[in-house]
Amino acid sequence: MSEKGYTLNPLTTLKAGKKADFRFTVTDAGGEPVTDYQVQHDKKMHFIVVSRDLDTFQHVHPEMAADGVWSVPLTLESAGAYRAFADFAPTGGEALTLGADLLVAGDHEPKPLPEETRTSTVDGYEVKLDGDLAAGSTGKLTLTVSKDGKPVTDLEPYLGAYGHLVALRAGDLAYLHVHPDGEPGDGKTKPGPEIVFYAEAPSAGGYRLFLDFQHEGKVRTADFTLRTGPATGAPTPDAEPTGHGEHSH
Ligand SMILES: [Cu+2]
Repeated sequence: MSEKGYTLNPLTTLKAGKKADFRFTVTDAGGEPVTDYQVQHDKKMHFIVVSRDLDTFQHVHPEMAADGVWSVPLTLESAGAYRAFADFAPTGGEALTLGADLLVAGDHEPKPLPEETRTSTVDGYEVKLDGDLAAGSTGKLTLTVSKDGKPVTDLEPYLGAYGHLVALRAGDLAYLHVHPDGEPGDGKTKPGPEIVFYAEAPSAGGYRLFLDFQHEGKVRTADFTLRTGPATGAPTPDAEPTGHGEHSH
């Protein structure tokens, strides 16, 4: 909720299933709302809301009023606990992600973490995840998008990239920073079907991954579950791929 003197302050309590303007501020060490932000991926504020059981995910872009109050229309469909993440960089400072719990009153049945899932289907698109998250080292993740069995080769740039990946650790919702490999217009990054990311897992465990991608004018989200093995602290003896990334069709 607080880091480097900056604090995320939710100002709105939401009711289950009711759309409302969710408002919040980021305050500085002096308690004043921050009003100057750097643009990252086309936006000054990236706001992510997940249910505590990592079943639901929303990535939205609030608008800021002159007094530093951010607001965004938000609906949390069911009662329960949620975590909000504000991903931003204050002008003159480094990028930060602050998190806060949002509680929605009512009965709630938490879902268990899904089994490892490497294929996600959304709106007729199939997205396949190859590669692994590794504890303590950077792993390459390749997401391949297809529609009706055909590779999608005309993904559209969304916020300066062909895909945005958010990874969260089950158990405490640690937020992983994931960096795309290349960007639209750099002369080498193709608009699909593959989107490549590099990510490091802070520990062994279960992770949920959410990929936002845009095609035919609409942004969709594909979701995955990965489990990482324990950190070995040493390279594995055989340098050959162990088959983690291979899948039969
Ligand atoms: Cu964003």
